[in-house]
Amino acid sequence: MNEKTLVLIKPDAICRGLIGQVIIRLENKGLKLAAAKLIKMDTDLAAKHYSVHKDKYFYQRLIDYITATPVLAMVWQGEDAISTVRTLCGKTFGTEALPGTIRGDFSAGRFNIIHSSDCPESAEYEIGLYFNNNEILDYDLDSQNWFK
Ligand code: IDP
Ligand code: MG
Repeated sequence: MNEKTLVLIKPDAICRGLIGQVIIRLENKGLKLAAAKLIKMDTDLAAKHYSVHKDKYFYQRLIDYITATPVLAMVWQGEDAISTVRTLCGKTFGTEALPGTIRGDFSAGRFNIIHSSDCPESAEYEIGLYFNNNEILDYDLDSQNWFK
């Protein structure tokens, strides 16, 4: 199914100069960039984004991490985009993520480079936190017929 998913390039990746390294993985997989915005998250937005984790022991550290510097918020679109991007990300912790995944290749712990939505309901909620409908753009990716 053609889907949209919310991706954040997190502060560690921004500060390490890895924006291009992350984006190229998504482009190489045939996904299409539908929206992008460099933003400094405030604690309100961070709390909405991570509301499912509000009772976890690591919540405050997570909020401190995600609000430390700007993040690059993006919508990526394509066939099964939600699970495809999750697979490209790898497991949550860099220590457990396999080589070849974004986290496996660039993260060594809890600072883990990238966020992506984990299911259609999360994707819809998270996209709505960052983007208005008129900021999500449609166009033809000329390569798409070669990714079927
Ligand atoms: P995900 O990013 O792979 O979906 P989640 O379990 O949704 O992982 O956790 C959200 C984020 O919270 C993780 O990406 C990571 O940055 C952070 N995190 C998750 N679990 C822990 C933990 O046990 N200690 C510290 N940080 C954590
Ligand atoms: Mg998650």
